[in-house]
Amino acid sequence: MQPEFIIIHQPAPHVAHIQLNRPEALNALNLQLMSELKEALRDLDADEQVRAIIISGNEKAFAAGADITQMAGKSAVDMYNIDQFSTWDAIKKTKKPLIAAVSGFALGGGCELAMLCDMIVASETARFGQPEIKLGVMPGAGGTQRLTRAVGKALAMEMVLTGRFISAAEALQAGLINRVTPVELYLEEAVKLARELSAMSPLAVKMAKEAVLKAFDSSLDEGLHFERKNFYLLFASEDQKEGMQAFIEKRPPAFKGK
Ligand code: DAK
Repeated sequence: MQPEFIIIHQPAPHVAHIQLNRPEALNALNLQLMSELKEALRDLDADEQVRAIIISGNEKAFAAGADITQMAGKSAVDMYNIDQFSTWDAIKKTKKPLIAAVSGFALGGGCELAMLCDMIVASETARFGQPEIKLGVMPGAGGTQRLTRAVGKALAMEMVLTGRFISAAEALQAGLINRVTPVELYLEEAVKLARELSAMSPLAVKMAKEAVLKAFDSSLDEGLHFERKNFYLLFASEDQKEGMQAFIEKRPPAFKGK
């Protein structure tokens, strides 16, 4: 079935781009949109032609959070039964690199979705925030954890407890995002970054991503052990032979993901 709230583009070979498309509600993440996003990511992750995935909204909003109208009347038991976390957990399992291309509002669940991606490219107009406190709740999809790890306690506390939005410039300075561009260039920049990643060995990229993410939920020793296992494993790949041989022969490598 055709998705209603997302559009899938292919801006370059090996690069897929999922655009969140509920502009009338600033791309508020309702259950259907999240489910379509989950399914698209599952399919693109399995597609051998795809090596990097961009998620964007539009110029005005990446996403202004979970859909408040859909959540407002829910009880704790409703929330438990809906089990939206299984959708977010599935998205988190995407093995290929995810780049968030953010312009305008990235708030609440929108900010959390951007942070769940591996890198964030933002336009100068981007605003990041966790305003859930103003609704009488708190972040529920990783905001207290990923934001704190990215920007540190002082700024995370301020954002989560006051709901203050930060600009792209402040987000860059705080280490939340990778790059800032003028608004007309943010998508182009995200595609450039995605193309750069897709020129590498897809296998090495996936294993390296997995190892970097391991740093967030393991001790240094466990993380190093994990890194070592993936490092050894890559020596079983054709891409390792190709990458090193190409260096020796002074030519560009042709990686196959095998
Ligand atoms: N939900 C539903 N509709 C929204 C929305 C949202 N989050 N944000 C904006 N809209 C709608 C507005 O209601 C309005 O609709 P109409 O009135 O035109 O029908 C339309 O988008 C345009 O918005 P505004 O008229 O308000 O536009 P402004 O430029 O004046 O203001 C704004 C933009 C972004 C400052 C404002 O719209 C705003 O404050 N929006 C709410 C931001 C917010 O509080 N976000 C956090 C939501 S709570 C979970 C996972 C995640 C979450 C929870 C659970 N699980 C896994 C269980 C996440 C929770 C959240 O994100």
